[in-house]
Amino acid sequence: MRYWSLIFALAALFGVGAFAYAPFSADWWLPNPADSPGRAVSTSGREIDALFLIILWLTSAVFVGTQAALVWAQYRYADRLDAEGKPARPARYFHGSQRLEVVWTIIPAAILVFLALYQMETWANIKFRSAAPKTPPLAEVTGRQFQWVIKYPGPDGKLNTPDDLFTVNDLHLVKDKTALIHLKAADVIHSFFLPQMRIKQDAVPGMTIPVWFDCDRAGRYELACAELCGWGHYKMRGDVVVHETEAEFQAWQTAKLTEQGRSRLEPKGDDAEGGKP
Ligand SMILES: [Cu+2]
Repeated sequence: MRYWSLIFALAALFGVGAFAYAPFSADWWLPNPADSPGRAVSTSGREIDALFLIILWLTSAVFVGTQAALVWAQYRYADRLDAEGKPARPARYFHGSQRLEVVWTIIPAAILVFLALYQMETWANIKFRSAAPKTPPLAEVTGRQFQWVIKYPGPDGKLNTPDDLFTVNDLHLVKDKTALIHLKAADVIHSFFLPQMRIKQDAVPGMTIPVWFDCDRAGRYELACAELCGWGHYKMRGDVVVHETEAEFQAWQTAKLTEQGRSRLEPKGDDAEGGKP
């Protein structure tokens, strides 16, 4: 009995400790790159983190409040004995308090309504199709068992033309430039997950879903599948490479095209294929 209560106490202490530590060390529970401590690398990421913190503070207040009320009630209504060893007061029964019920229903409802309204703009900016950037897509990303197939428009800037560039699990973009992805699924539902940019979007067979995000720090990040999609789900990990400049990105693309032997499809004039003058 005593050991069990000790274990329960430790679990409670751990919970309280984690709760007290979390807001002051966000990198402990949010995936930020090592060279960007305490700060997400994308605009939407920072907005989402701010929402996370508001919810954390709100739940903190409720957590502390209810625990304090619990301790107070235990102390106040403890089973005390009088001098003769009999209960100091008889137990009292009552059928609840309607006023109390109303109060503790209205307060959480008001908090939920506040959160729902407060997060709406962030959600709209990240998810509403009307907010999608009116730019050509960076790439079409197709989830399939078990990889991310990525199709870039290539030098002509248009998808589904002969100069498209294909990669697998390798997404490249440019710093500070909003990247628009056309997300598809070839077989089952996958989920396009960029933890450092706080982007997560299901890829659904039969649909083309726009996903957009930016990144203000060049580097290599993670792309993962966040929907259990079969035995090889764990293999759906990719790299997201954020280039410092557009020129750097173009250089990578040209090198890839050459590597894949597609450069001959670039228009070179009359003598490109036939060798005639
Ligand atoms: Cu998957």
